Order: sequence, then structure tokens, then C-alpha cells
Amino acid sequence: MHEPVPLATLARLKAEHEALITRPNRVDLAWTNGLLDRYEQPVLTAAHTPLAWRYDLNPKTNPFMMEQLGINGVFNAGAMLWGDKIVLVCRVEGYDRKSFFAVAESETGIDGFKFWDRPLVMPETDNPDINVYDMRLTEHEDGWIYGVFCTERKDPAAPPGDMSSAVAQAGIARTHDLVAWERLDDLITASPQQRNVVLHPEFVQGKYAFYTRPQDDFIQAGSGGGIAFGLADDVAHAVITSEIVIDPRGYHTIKELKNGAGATPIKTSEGWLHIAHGVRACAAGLRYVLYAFLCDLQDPSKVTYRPGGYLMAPVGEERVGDVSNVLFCNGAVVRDDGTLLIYYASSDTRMHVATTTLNKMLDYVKNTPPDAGRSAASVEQRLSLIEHNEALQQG
Ligand code: BGC
Ligand code: BMA
Repeated sequence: MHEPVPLATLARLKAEHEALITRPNRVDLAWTNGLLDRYEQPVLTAAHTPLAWRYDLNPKTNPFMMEQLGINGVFNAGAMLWGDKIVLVCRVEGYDRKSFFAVAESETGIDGFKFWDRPLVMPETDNPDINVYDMRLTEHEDGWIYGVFCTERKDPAAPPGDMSSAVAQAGIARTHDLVAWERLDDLITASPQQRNVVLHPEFVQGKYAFYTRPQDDFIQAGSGGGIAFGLADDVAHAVITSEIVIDPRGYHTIKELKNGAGATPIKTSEGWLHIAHGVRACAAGLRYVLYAFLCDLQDPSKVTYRPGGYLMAPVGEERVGDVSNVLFCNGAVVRDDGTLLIYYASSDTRMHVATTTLNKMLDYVKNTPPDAGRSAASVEQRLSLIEHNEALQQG
């Protein structure tokens, strides 16, 4: 029987990995909508993670050069500018279903993303997290970089035999260098479940401002009404006593089942730009799409524009993955020249980028009609567009 020579296997693995992480990425010319550019390749996948995270690279102790600690996916990344680079703090999930965070950086933000040598070491609280995921990065005006993420633990009230019920809460940590993290207390709110919590970059009324997402149950929103807003006096022991829903769920919309804030809000001349996600249930399971809204500059709890429908939904290979039919965004970056890079994951599997400009996004947000609420009203919206176009032809 012929067995592969481990050194040859190792050389091949290294060459393939190098080729993958240096592969150029180009605008996908087959897809356009005037607002966003999509790209031909994902920016990060499981295969981009360093070989040393997955393989014992010593042929003496790994004679067959097997992958022993596989990585299942790289997705749902927080994002920020890092000097003249862009960094993503990714959700990396092992074959064991545990997620952890890892930083990858790139000069272009479109290709060439490379993981730092080691995954991020997140300190635990007294009640250890079973799974952590979906970090939002906030450069706060207090001078710290915050990571707010979901911490999930088994529901202590789960009846024997129930291995799925969980309690999700918002974990909070801060850093100056993305390497050494100080873990703060988990956020306390009146809601038994919190996911998709985002820290606003500026103080509001002198307090730390959070976008939250109250839910009654781990999956079902129950009486939880949508994306909410609340203030906390202290960030090290953050407690929100009043949570007000600012972007509600709605019957027969893209956010019928649940929704959540996504990328840390982006400050523009006309307001705070949000890229959030909306979820609906269908026969194929849950469908996650991205949508946008704008909040008032002075009062970021006030939504000023709500374009109807989705901003992005999964297309092509984005539709398929570990949890199919999902787009999720928890990070976006603006360059000095006004370019907006939206980092989004598809189907809980891989990371992509879409690009546009802040000007175009503001045009989209202000000039896209809101959800009309019913079929007949949607037809009216479309008729007014058609009539506008007919007038153009006649004129
Ligand atoms: C998964 C998340 C998911 C959540 C709700 C968690 O266990 O890790 O990806 O969003 O369940 O379905
Ligand atoms: C969740 C999120 C994400 C995930 C999505 C789809 O509720 O918090 O982690 O991408 O479900 O599985």
C-alpha cells in the first residue's frame, strides 16, 4: 500500500495555503445594482486560517500529516480601520462547534487578508461562556476599543434531556491593541435573552449607549419587539433599566421573526448609518437578509429614514453553507475618501466584502420608499415609479 510522504503533503498544503491567501479579488462584473459592488471571491474562509492552528506540522508526531483540529467556518466579523489597514475580528468555528475570535488584517480590505499568529484570548467571567460569537468593535470616545459579543450558556432551567435551551447575553471586553483584552461584566437588562448588542461610539447624555435586542426566548422574540436602545451609567458593570424599541419587527416584512443591529453605527453628515439584519421564517428555515436605516445625529435613538425591503440578500454560492440562506453583518469600515466597505458573512460559513460610498448609501437610505405595508400600497409605489419613467420618455 502506498502511503503519502508527509513532507510532500506538507509542502503541498503550504503552497496551496499561500496561493489562497494571496489570491487577488476582483469586482464581480456579473452582478450590479448601481449601489453596491460584490466581489468574485470571499475575503476569508476556513481554509485561510493558518495551518499551525489545524495541523501538527511535525512529521515525527504527525506522520500522515493529518488535520486534527479542523476549522468549520470563518464568519460574522467585527471590523475597523487599523492604521492604514483594515482588521476583522472574525467568528472562527472549530469542528467541535465552539466559536472563538481571531484577528485578520489586509491592506486593501478586499483581498490579502491574513490572520495574526494566534487567535484572540478572551478572558472568561466567573460564569464561563460555553460559546462566544459575533463581536461588534466600537472605538469609543472614552479612548478604549470595545468588543461586544454574544455569550451563550446552557439554560440552567432546561429540563433534563433538553440539550438545546440556552441563555444568550452580551459579553463586553475592552482593549487598546486587540491582543490584551479586559473582560467586563456582562450587560444586565430586563430581558432574559440578549443577542446582537452594539455599543454606540459616543456618549449620549453622558452615558454609554447600547443598541439591544430584547427577546423572551433563545430563538423566538416572543414579546421582544425589535432593535432597542438603552443607556448605562457604567461600562464595567453595565446595567440598562430602560430599553425602548426603536426599530420594531413587523408582520409580513423582512423582519417578521426577529431583527438585530449589525455593524457599529457609522457617523455621516446626515445621521448615524445602521446596517442591520432581518429574519423571517419560511418552509426552508430562517432567512436572514441585511437592511439599512439612519438615526438622528443628535439623538441616535431616533430613526429618521427606514428604506423598505432588504439591502442585500444571499445570491449564488452565498445561499449555501452550514446555515443556508443567511447573510449577516456585524462590521463595516469607512475610508477617508468616503468608500464604505461592508463586511458580511454568508450562510454562517465565510466572509465577503461589498463596497460602495457613503454618498451612495445616503442616497439609497433617503430615496428608497419605506415598506408600504400591503400589496396594493406596494403597487401604488411601483406605479408612481413607472409613471415617473413614462413622463421621462414622453418628455
Ligand atoms: C448559534 C448562533 C445562532 C443562535 C440562534 C447559537 O447556538 O451559535 O449562530 O445565531 O444559536 O440560532
Ligand atoms: C444568529 C446570529 C448569528 C448567525 C445567525 C444564523 O441568531 O447571532 O450568529 O449568523 O443566527 O445562524
